[in-house]
Amino acid sequence: MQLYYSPGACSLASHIALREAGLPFELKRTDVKNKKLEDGSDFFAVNSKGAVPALRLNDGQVLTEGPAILQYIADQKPDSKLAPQAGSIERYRLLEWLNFITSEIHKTFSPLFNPAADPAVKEYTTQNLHKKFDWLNGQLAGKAFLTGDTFTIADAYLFTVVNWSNFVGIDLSKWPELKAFQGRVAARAKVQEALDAEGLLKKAA
Ligand SMILES: N[C@@H](CCC(=O)N[C@@H](CS)C(=O)NCC(=O)O)C(=O)O
Repeated sequence: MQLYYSPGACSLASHIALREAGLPFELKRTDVKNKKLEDGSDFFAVNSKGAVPALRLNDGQVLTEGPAILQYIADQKPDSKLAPQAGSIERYRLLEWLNFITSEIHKTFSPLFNPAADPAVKEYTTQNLHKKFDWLNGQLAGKAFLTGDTFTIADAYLFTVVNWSNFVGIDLSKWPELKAFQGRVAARAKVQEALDAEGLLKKAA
């Protein structure tokens, strides 16, 4: 498999999942701004949406959309417990988390990375994220990971997007449970490997 990624982007979650699952894969660094791969070829030829992550499967197909990729990876290695069995109520709880992270956290960050965004939009966005983090902080109280004691793909995804707080001036000290969660995930050996491979170790939470 080949993972098309950009350092520190949402593709980091898929990268972490691949390492946690112990699957063989190759990293393909992608310039998402200019839509080019390192050899100068056109990234739109890989993903016509122009976004990472994209995962080229062993049969040559390309799978896109982080939550779909994450589940594909987890389902290749059920023993890794990165996702509960499909069809179980626990799996739907995981989907609940993946959907929350993708729609309420991931995309909410976008204006903070846009230099052209109006300061009022950035302020609204920051306050909105604060509210989501207030709720997340309560959800994480007394739990090691989002669904309990077991690390799942939802944790890889939440860690990845909350880590962006470090780059947009949001101080996580206000949310001690969330901050401790970030530290717990960052300390995992496979997460360290992924951060290192993306050149992010010094910038990580
Ligand atoms: N809906 C997609 C969104 C992916 C996404 O937003 N990727 C960002 C990086 S975090 C990206 O590649 N942005 C460049 C672009 O869309 O032009 C998913 O969940 O995978």
